[in-house]
Amino acid sequence: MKFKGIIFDLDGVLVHTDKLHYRAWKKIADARGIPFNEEMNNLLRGVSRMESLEIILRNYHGPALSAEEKEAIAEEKNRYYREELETMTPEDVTEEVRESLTALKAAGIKVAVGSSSKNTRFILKQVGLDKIFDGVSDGTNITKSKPDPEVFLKAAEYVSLAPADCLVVEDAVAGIEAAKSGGMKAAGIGDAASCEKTDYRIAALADLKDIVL
Ligand code: B16
Ligand code: MG
Repeated sequence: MKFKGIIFDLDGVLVHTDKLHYRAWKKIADARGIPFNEEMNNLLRGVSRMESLEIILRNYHGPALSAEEKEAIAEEKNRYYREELETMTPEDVTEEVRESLTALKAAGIKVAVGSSSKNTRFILKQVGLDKIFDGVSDGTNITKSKPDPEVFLKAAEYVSLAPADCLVVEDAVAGIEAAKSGGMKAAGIGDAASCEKTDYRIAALADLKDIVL
């Protein structure tokens, strides 16, 4: 076995909450006349909520906002996002994802989540993935978000594995960088598949068994 554990990013890898993040940020941007489109949304992949807001505000040219006002905007965005998350069901996880996780576990691989999202546990419950993971590291247990490796180092710790024994699966360049600076190998899917630091390019999670076993 090449790896003893796999750490999965959540948004963009296990589930497609990226569209829901986009719709919530779009409401915030439109209400304030800030230009925002799906291409700009890609810059927010794997980035924390407050850092995402700062990126969006680069195109805001109104009066300066206080820290409290920014907090309030981030909370408003999260309310819109949570309304969207309420509508998620187990059908929002593909059979391919569910079967891949089950097969990897059956082969003796530890599976963990490494996500910047503070909504991770709620999302996992909504889609019925809350029982399958051996460890969950998310936005609630870190002080620095991707590209800092903290979220993945904690995930490895939670499943009692050394970073070098773990493969990280990511859709964001910030996530690939986080994995590499944490001493882990990284598999890129979607946007991250073209990142030059990616060790393995995958089209689907079903490809992982050929890499890890
Ligand atoms: P929340 P990941 C990330 O999830 C998203 O890609 C990113 O767009 C979002 O801002 C971040 O979570 C924080 O999410 O507002 O729910 O705490 O890709 O690291 O699973
Ligand atoms: Mg992601």
